[in-house]
Amino acid sequence: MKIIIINGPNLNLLGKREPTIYGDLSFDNFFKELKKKYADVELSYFQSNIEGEIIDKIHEVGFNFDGIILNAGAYTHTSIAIGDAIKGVETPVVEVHISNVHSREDFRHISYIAPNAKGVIAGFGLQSYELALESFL
Ligand code: CA2
Repeated sequence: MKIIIINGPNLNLLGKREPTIYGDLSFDNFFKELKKKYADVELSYFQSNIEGEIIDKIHEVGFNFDGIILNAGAYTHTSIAIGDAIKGVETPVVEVHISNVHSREDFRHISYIAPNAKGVIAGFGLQSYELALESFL
C-alpha cells in the first residue's frame, strides 16, 4: 500500500511557532513515529510552500499511489487549481487539518479540496493524519 502525505504552505513551521493551535511537535518527528507504527505501509512525505509544486506532486503520484493525505494549508481555502488537480487524478485524496477549521474564522470554512476528496478529517491535531491513514487501510 503506497500512501503519501502532502503538506502545503507554512506547515514546515510546525513545532516552531503557534503551539496552542498546531502543537509543539515537528512534523519530521511525528512522521518518523508514524512510519515506525505503520511499517507495512509505503509511506512518503512531501511539503511545499509553492502551489504549482503541490499540483505537480499530485499529478506525479495520482495514478500509482493508493492514497493521498493532503493538508493544503491556507491553499485549501483559495486554490481552485489544487481542487482541479485532485479531480484530474485517480488516487483518492483525504483532506486533513490539524486544527478544527470550522471553529475558526469564516474564510477557513471554505474548502476547494473537500468537494473532490474522499473525506475530510479536521481538529484532532497531528492525529488527524493518522486517522486519515487508517481510513485507507
Ligand atoms: O489546521 C490546519 O491544518 C490548517 O490547514 C493549517 C493552515 C491554515 O491556514 C488552515 O486554515 C488550517 C496553516 C498552517 C500554518 O502552520 C503553522 C504552523 C506553525 C507555525 C505557524 C504556522
